[in-house]
Amino acid sequence: MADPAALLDEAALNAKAIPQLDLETVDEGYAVQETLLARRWARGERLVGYKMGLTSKAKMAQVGVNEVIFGRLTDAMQVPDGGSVDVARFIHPRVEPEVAFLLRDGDIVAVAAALELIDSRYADFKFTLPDVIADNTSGAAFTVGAWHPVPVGIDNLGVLLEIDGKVVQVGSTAAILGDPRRAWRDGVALAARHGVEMSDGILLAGAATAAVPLAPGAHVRTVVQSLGTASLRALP
Ligand code: 0L1
Ligand code: MG
Repeated sequence: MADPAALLDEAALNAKAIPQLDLETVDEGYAVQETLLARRWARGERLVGYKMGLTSKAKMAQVGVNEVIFGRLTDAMQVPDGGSVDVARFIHPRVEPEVAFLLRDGDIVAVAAALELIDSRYADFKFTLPDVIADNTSGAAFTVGAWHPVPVGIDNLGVLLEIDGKVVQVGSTAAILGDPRRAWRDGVALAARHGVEMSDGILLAGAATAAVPLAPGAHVRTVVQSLGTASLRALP
């Protein structure tokens, strides 16, 4: 088989889906993810943080697994809060509301509402667990709202996802493993098992609702109780 990291990288660069790779193990998935990211570091992208995936029971059931996964965030993936993103760069983008943590020296120092754009490089958004890990856990772009000191309880905050001013999803931060801080703890342990120190930068803890397709021209906003908002616009 051709180099799986090269296939995934080119699929993303050309916005052209590829068939599933059918990698066999989770370890193999993380090894391909590492090689994929190495290609991006070589092009000048910088690591700005991490993301957790499959942190809700609904998403685990969708993929038929019972474990969380992690990926990396690069500077090229970040869209300023209220900024625009060219969705023609993606294959079949979806957007989901998230909670973001700011990590310093292994501690959470701030929290924010966030949006994640996911875009599987596999045809029809269909993949196995090792394949989606290799694909940087479907990460495509993200926006983080204003940082806030961490409130006492963040385990059951209301979350809205709006498209063009209309609420399209309603959820709770409880959907993120019962408490987004659990996603952080599980993520740190998981990353350590794969030789990655998840101690500094942004951490997207996971989605609070299902992801929805993102169409050109759409204005997307999430509102997270006590944490404020994050928004972006998809270019027409
Ligand atoms: O951020 C996520 O939870 C995405 C993980 C990969 C599964 C998917 O693409 O929905
Ligand atoms: Mg996500």
